[in-house]
Amino acid sequence: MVSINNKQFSMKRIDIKVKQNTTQIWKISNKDNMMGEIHPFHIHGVQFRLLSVNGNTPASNMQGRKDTIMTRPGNQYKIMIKFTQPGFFMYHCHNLEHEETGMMGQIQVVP
Ligand SMILES: [Cu+2]
Repeated sequence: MVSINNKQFSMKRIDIKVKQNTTQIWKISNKDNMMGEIHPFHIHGVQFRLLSVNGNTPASNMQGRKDTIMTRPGNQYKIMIKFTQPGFFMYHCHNLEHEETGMMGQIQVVP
């Protein structure tokens, strides 16, 4: 069973609430050590920067704006995001089987 922060997706739950135009630093860890799967982590409505991979500066081809990063098992990624539009946005694994079985969450950006 796949999840994000040990939760399966629910339309009735806001997982993360952020204030519009604040800069967010998120840590994203792929803890899938059992299946050893890569999870392409995607956020709707924004582009973000990858700050580090396991505490190290990312390769130059990974330093541009992203809307998805490939997360490898055992790795931790630090990203910087700024939500400039208010509303509701999704984040999810872009592996179709995973997103359809609950590897997804909702963000509310409040003015
Ligand atoms: Cu996945």
